[in-house]
Amino acid sequence: MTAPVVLVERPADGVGLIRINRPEARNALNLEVRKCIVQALSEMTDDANTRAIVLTGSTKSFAAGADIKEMAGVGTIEHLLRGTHKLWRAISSCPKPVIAAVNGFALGGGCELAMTCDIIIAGESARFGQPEVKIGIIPGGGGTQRLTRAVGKYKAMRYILTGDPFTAQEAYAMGLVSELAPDSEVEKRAITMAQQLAELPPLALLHAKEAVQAALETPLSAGLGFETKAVQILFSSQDQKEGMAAFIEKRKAKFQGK
Ligand code: CO8
Repeated sequence: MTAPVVLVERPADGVGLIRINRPEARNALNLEVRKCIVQALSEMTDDANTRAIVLTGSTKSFAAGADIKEMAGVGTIEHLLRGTHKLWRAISSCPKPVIAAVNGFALGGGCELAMTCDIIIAGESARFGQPEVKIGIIPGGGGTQRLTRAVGKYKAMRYILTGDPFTAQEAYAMGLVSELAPDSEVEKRAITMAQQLAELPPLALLHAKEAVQAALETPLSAGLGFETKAVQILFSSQDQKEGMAAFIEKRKAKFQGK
């Protein structure tokens, strides 16, 4: 029996972990892996007991990109029919906080997958890159857009046009990585941060995530308008009453997600 290409784990209360598991292909993202990630995210989205998600690979490779062997002979129409763009969208539209725990290679679609997450924690020897031009294509999972928004035009051009990889330290300095950790600590750190998120009010996190995403997609005045509405809505939540009461009464708040 072959091992599942994606493993789902529950490392802590309120935390779901999705692990890409194709070691023989450096965790290359074939269609099956992508569908399994979408499925796992969808189940975790529907599960009220999952409040934060960690997406990771192995110590050697987060993901070495789309599966080149699977797509080498494919034509335009088959690409269209496969609908991989819809899978990317499903991954990036997960409403719960998703932390990428990156060790080893995060190349091509692997770098793009990390960029669909909300927070990226990278091991000190992780290697990022968008090497697609070297195989005759360009990033197709959002890399030209998300990398540019994350690091600005000139760094994005430097790496997308040359296909050169970059280190975790360079990624951190550019603003692509949220936090660096020793390689052996990456997963643990991501789980600890996910636990921290799992104890916070889920509706506040949902609105915070949407508001930050709006910052990337709207003019400032529209984004500020979105933020104002979102904070006003939160004043109708039980968690807002509980959070503020707990502060005043000097006790720990217990958030219900209501
Ligand atoms: N796809 C398929 N197989 C892969 C991939 C991949 N992306 N990466 C590695 N593998 C396989 C290798 O073929 C090899 O298999 P085998 O043992 O059968 O020969 C095995 O994994 C181990 O690989 P290496 O021997 O090369 O391992 P190394 O540790 O020496 O090197 C690297 C690891 C640096 C990750 C190297 O394998 C590599 O450069 N991989 C390719 C990286 C790459 O170019 N990624 C971008 C792919 S394109 C993409 O992601 C964007 C697609 C957008 C599609 C849009 C559709 C609409």
